[in-house]
Amino acid sequence: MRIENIELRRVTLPLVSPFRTSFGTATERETTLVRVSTANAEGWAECAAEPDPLYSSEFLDGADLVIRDHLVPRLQALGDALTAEHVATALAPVKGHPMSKAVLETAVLDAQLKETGVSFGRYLGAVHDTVPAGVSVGIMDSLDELLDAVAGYLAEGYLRIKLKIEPGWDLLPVRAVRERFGDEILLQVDANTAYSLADARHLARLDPFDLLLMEQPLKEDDILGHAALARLIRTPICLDESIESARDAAAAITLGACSIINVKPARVGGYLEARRIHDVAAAHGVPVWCGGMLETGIGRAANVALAGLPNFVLPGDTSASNRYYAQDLTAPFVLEDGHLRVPTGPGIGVDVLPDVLADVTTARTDIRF
Ligand code: OSB
Ligand code: MG
Repeated sequence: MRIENIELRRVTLPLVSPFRTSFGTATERETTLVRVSTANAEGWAECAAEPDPLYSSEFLDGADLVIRDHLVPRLQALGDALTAEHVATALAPVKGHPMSKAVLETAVLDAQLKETGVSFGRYLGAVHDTVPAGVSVGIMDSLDELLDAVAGYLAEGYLRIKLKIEPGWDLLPVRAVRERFGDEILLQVDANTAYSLADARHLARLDPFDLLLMEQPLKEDDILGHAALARLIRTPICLDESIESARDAAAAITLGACSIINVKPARVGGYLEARRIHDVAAAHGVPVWCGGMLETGIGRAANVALAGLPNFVLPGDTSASNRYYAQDLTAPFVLEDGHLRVPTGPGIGVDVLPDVLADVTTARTDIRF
């Protein structure tokens, strides 16, 4: 495939409500969109890095620099030999920076699939037309505010609730949600690394609430700590931040550090590695689900396609557009009976709305090939 131009475009979209996690509060989503132009197609993707390096070490200004000065030149060096399947190998000499690599691989893959008329779902091996949607509910100022938010999401049809937790906001919100909405709802928690192994006895107090899983309680590099914690609590442990590759997934599973994996393509360098994690987990009988990074319709379309693979057996953080944005960058993803539809058009299968794009753009750089 011959790339003619790569555009990097910074956009900022207001969130419909603030989103608070154990590592910070977001009131807007800022991202860099990558547009890959060939003679016949345009591929789009969005960078998952956030403005500050708080979820992982990557951050948006750093990602822009790495993409421009270290990654794109390696794609340029490939010339016409470039395909999406070659991108990861070409970028491998650059250590780390999976989100920066993922956005490039995804935009190249989108352009390639549009040139050949194949959808992401078909390319990746999706076996479902629709995928069940969960919702990630941030830390709130009060239990009343939390219960109102959860009530609203359940009324909309979300099939699973994930509560963000941190020390001081864990037992009470979980108990309040169980008391108000009952034992039937699918409920899980996400700590984003906010605890240590010394908290094991405290975290075991969540056991009676029959949570589906506890996501990333300990530091990202603490695989043995998670394995130890798994022996001290009954709630299944799911890893997010710790898993950056299929090799990480195999090690974590083998060491007993997790029995479920949150797959975020951005965190692992792209959709091809995400699919390998799906496959490794399936081979071990470990279920996976699709995580999110507050994506616009561009990233959401590809995530929903991935979530259609057979071992994505738990509802994902693949919520409808209106959970995040009053106006999305694409036609909105809407909840239909608790599910989102997997796009079937070529590539990511959604179009970027030009007027909205112009409205939210704050900067633009073109790299000619
Ligand atoms: O840990 O899963 C996470 C959002 C930003 C960064 C990290 C996480 C999240 C979410 C929201 O939980 C997922 C979503 O709805 O996109
Ligand atoms: Mg998480």
